[in-house]
Amino acid sequence: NAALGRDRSLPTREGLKRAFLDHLLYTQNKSLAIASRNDLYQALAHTIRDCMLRTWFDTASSYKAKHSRMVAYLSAEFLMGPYLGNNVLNLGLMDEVKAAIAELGLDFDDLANQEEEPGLGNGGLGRLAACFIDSLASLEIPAIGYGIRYEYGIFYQTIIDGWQVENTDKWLRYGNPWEIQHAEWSVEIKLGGRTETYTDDAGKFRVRWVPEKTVAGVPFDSPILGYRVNTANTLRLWRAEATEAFDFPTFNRGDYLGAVSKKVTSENLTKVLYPNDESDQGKELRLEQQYFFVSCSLQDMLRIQINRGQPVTEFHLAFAIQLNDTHPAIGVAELMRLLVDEHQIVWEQAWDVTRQTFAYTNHTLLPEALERWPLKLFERVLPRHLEIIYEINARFLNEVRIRFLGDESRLSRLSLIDESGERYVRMAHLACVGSSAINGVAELHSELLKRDVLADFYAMWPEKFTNVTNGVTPRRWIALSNPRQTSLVSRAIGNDWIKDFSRIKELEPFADDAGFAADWQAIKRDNKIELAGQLLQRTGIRVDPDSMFDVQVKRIHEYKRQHLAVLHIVALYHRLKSDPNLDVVPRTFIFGGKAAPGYHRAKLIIKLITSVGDVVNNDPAVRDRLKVVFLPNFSVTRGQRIYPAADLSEQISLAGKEASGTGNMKFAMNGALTIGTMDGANVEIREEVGADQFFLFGLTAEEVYALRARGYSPSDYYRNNAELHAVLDLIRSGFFSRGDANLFAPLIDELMHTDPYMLLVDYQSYVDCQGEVDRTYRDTQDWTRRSILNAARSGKFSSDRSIRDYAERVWKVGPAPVSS
Ligand code: 26Q
Repeated sequence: NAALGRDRSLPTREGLKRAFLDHLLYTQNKSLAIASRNDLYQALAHTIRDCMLRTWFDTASSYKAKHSRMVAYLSAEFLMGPYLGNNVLNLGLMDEVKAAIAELGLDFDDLANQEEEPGLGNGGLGRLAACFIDSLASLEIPAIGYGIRYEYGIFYQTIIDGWQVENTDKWLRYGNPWEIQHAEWSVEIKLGGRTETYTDDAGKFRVRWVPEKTVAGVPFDSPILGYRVNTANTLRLWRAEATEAFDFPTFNRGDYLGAVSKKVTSENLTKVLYPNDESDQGKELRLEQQYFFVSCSLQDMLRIQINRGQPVTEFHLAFAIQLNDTHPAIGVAELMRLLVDEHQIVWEQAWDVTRQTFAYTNHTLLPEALERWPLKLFERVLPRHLEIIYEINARFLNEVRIRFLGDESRLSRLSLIDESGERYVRMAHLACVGSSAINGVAELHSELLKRDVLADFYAMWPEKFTNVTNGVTPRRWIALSNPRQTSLVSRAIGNDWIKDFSRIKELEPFADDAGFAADWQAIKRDNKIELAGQLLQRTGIRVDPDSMFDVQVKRIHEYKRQHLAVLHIVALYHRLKSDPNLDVVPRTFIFGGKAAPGYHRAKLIIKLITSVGDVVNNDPAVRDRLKVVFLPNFSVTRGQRIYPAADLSEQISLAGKEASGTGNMKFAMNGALTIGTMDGANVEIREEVGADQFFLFGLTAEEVYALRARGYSPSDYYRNNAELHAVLDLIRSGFFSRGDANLFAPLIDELMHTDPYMLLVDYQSYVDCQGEVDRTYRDTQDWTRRSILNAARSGKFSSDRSIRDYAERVWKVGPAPVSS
């Protein structure tokens, strides 16, 4: 019935108001007079959801009818950010909705701010999945995102006495209007137990998995609407529940409560997102989570395939599965198990199907971050998968043996099992062997992967390797979060750039247009005033919107070197103390980011930032020329306010450590200039915006390797650089810690003795470069020109471009528009 639901899909302003008041009464059962802000938000969310359901339904029907090849993006994390604003934007209803809400005497932004963002990810990797899922829908590519519906997302960060304190993220507290539960598509997941062999009716030798326990996986679907198109893809997140017969033996003994407690245990599986904490590696529940969502998703895809009347041997023609890092890499073994054990496909054919289905994206060069599971633990949780991995490994190593005669050390380097000490399953190796394509996330990263971490796999299969540079969605990161810049740009070049971001380059000529530049500058100032308000409200620190906003927001990690920025701040402070009348460019240093709860060094870096801030912000000698602010609980929501207000973007990781970075792209699009190293996507950003528009410092990755090989002695730098010497001494002395000389000793001593991330090497180059930043900033017109050029030349960094790259080179899929 084509007419069905039309009135709710494309409402008029009057229709929106009526639908809103209807939901207020019939969904929340409140009147305008007594509704809480949350009631009003819920009513609006339901109103907007209704606008999307027809498109969502049509999209699913169209994919089913056309048998479209579908991308399945498997990710343990989807850091979606708030839905309401993005959905209104993609519907093309922003002006109408704002007006309708205003006519009811309410404020749209005020209601949108009520939404608790689903923080179902740690940082870059989870947010990348969210940008990709937006681009897939906007490019009208058939796709489904599969992940985990964590009941508690990434912890909520507060700062108490300068230290990070973690609180649970109860994002589902008031319900989630953006999801629909589909109990009818629940699946059963096995865990633990043992395997046994048997002979089937045809006399064939087979293996059966006898699990210790089973849990149910229940899908919760959210529509992912593309920008101004008739496509709404699905994000399907799985929740663990007790199976129907959760514990019959206990139940039958009359122990009802005992049986129910087992139910509670099953539901622990999807209770909480793990922070990316090295000390948490090897945790049993984390492995169970990974297996759980991957098995749910593969069973779901097989159900769809069988429903369409297609043979499971043609699974790879129906689905292209992308592994977002190794977190879902167990899927390689699970698809083999499903095909061989449950669908009786012969091994060789099953293996062909599997390899043609999967592709793997690597996100890290840090060896300590490569996922591996202790063999004993793996065997306890997934006994059948270990057998399958042994079989894959035996066949693979045979192939290696034939290719590289007599090269025993290569065999042990390539093996899926690490046997150098305690035995481990190497998940990156499983992903490489089971995939037809392997990619890094920026040019430099992909090169280093081939040379270093995955060199032996590159020698085996060079044709599998490719690069796909990351990107971010210009819808959320410009159109939604920076409406002032958006309307200025659209007035200048029209609004096609939102859909086709390569067209942002049409803005380039306006860099020399004095009127445009003045508007651009005024907008940046307005955005800074707005952020200043937030900073005051959340930290009590008052900052000057006319000072330079120098921003570093990202997870706190030693390799990202937030403490290098602190050394610079302390150097400036030290200079001001020696010469109070020094002519400095006023700066506001803004930091934000979470430290993994068990990563003590990272937590100490937060304490260092806040401690330096306490002294600098309150020292009358500084006369408010320097301010240091740590904004608590950095998140997608906070980012949307921060990127548009930044003048300077800090991307200062040690070269060769940051795979790509994506915050760097959000800053550039919003007109911030970057100070950065030759790391990750910084290299490509500099190439695009031009060397004059990018403040470069520090060693290159090559130089880092060479220096490490020669032997690096940080104490030389300490001894030979008077200012650095003074800065380190000042922190070490307890000056910023009320005389406590022990507090920051672990940090400073490490810098002086081992300095694994070479802060002292890059220190002078960084401080000099910051001097260059100051000189440029003093010439406001010149700065503004460079700011406009940064935005105008950021076209490459749209996730639409990344997704087109994947679609062409990895997935071999194209758009399948849904007719309206
Ligand atoms: C692993 C095992 C146990 C528990 C947690 C984890 C875990 C979880 C999340 C390990 C790593 C992550 C996240 C990694 C991440 O965000 N990497 C970033 O990915 C971005 C997108 O490609 C890049 O831009 C960043 O450079 C990279 O650091």
